[in-house]
Amino acid sequence: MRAKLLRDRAVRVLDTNWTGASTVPSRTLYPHQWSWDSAFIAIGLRHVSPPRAQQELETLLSAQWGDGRVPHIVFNPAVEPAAYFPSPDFWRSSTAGLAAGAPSTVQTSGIVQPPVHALAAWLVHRADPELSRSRGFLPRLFPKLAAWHDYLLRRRDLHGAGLVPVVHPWEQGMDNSPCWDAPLSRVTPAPPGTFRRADLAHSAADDRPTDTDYGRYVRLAADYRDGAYADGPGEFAVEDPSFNALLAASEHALAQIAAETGVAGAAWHTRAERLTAALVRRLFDPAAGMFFCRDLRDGALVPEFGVSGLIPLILPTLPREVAAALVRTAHGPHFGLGGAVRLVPSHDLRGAAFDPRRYWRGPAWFNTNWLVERGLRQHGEHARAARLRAALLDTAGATDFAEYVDPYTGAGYGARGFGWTAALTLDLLSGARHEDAPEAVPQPPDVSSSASSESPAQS
Ligand code: 9WN
Repeated sequence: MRAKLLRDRAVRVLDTNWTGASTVPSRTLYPHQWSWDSAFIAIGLRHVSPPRAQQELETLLSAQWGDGRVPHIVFNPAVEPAAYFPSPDFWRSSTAGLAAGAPSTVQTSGIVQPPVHALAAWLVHRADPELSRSRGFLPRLFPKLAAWHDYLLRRRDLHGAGLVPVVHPWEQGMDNSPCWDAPLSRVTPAPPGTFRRADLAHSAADDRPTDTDYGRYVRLAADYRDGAYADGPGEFAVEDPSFNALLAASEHALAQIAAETGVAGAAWHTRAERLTAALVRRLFDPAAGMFFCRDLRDGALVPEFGVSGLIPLILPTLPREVAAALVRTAHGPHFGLGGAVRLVPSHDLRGAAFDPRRYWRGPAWFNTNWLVERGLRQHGEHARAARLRAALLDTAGATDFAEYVDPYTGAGYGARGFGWTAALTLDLLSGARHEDAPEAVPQPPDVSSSASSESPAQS
C-alpha cells in the first residue's frame, strides 16, 4: 500500500512537470528540457507511459546539432527568458552555433551533458518492445545516438587518450563539485555586473554556487560561444570518470540497439571496452581505490573523492579487483555507505570542502545513488543494493521528491517535485526493472587498450 501511494505521488510529479512533449526537471528552478534529466526521466516514465518515455527522448534528440552534439538545454519558447539564466539570448545557438549545425527551429544551449541517452533508449524499448517496434522507435533513434557518440569520441578526444573531456563543469552535471575547484581557479570570472543569476530567486544562496564560481561558468560558456562552439584546446578540459563511464555504458546499450535494428553491434561493445580500459588506465588510482578526474591543462589527477569516481561501478566488465575496491571505498570513511549516512554523498565526508547542503559539495542526489545501486547489483552486491534502494525510496517520499538531500539526516534541499527523483523512484519501485538487470556483455575479441575513435558504422 505504501509503495502504491509513493508510486501515485511520483506519477503526479511527472504529470505536473510534463509540458506536452517533454518533462521539466522543476517547474520553478529549471523550466526547460535538460539533457541528462530527460534520460533519467524516460527511464522512470517507461513504467507509467512508454509512449511518453519515447517522446521524451525524441523531443530531446530533435534538437541535436548537425555535428552530432546533443545540447544540455532545449529551451521552451513559451517560458519567459528571465525565468532561467543563461537564457537563449546568452547562448545564441541559431547564430553562434550555425557552423556547428545548431537547429534553426529551436533555441538550445551549446554545451552537452552526460550521454545517458542510449542506455535510456534501450531501457525504454525493453519496457514495451511491441510498441517500440510498431513506432520504429529504435530505428529512428539509432543514427542520432550513433552520431552523438561519434561527436564525443571524435571531436572531443583532442588528445587521443581514449577518453572524452568535458569543457565546462555544467557538462559533467555535478556543476559545483570540489573536483572542479583547481581546474576552474585558472578561469577569470565574468564581472558580477555583466550577468544576472535567476537561481537565487528560487534557492537559498548558501545552497548554491558562489557568485565567483558563477562568473567562471559564464566566462567559459561565453568564450566557447564566441568561438562558434568549435572544439579545440580551451581553458578548461577535464576527463571525468562518471561522464566516461556513462558513455561506455551507453556504447554497450548502442550495441544492443544496433542488433535490434538489424546491424551487427560488436563494434560498439569493442568501443565500450576501450573506454573501460582507458578509464582504468588513466583515472583509477589503485592506492586510493578510487577513480579521480584528470585535469588536461596540467595532466595531473585531481585527488578529490567525488561521487563521480564511484560511477564506473556500472560497467559490466570492470576488472574484478577494481570493482571490489570501489565497493570498499563507497562503504568506507569517504562515503560512509552502510554506516554514517543514508545515501551516498556527492563529495568526500572527510574532505575540507564537504558541506552537507551546498550544491554538489556534499548532499546526496538521487541519480548518482541510482547509478551506485545499479553498479552494486551489476557486481553481485545484492544485499547492499537492496539497503540503498530502501533508503532511496524512504528519502524520496519523505522529502516530496527533493532535488538533493543532506546525506546524514535525509533533510531535503533545492527544488521539490524534482523530475528525476520522481522518475527514478518509479524505476526502483518497479518489479519489471529486474528484467533489465545489468548483464555481463560478451567480451569482445580485441580489448586492447589502444584508443580509437573510429566509428563502428565505418569500420
Ligand atoms: C545547469 C537540471 C540541472 C541538472 C544538473 C544540475 C543543475 C543547472 C543549474 O540542474 O544544473 O545545467 O542551473 O545549476 O547541476 O545536473 O541537469 O536539473
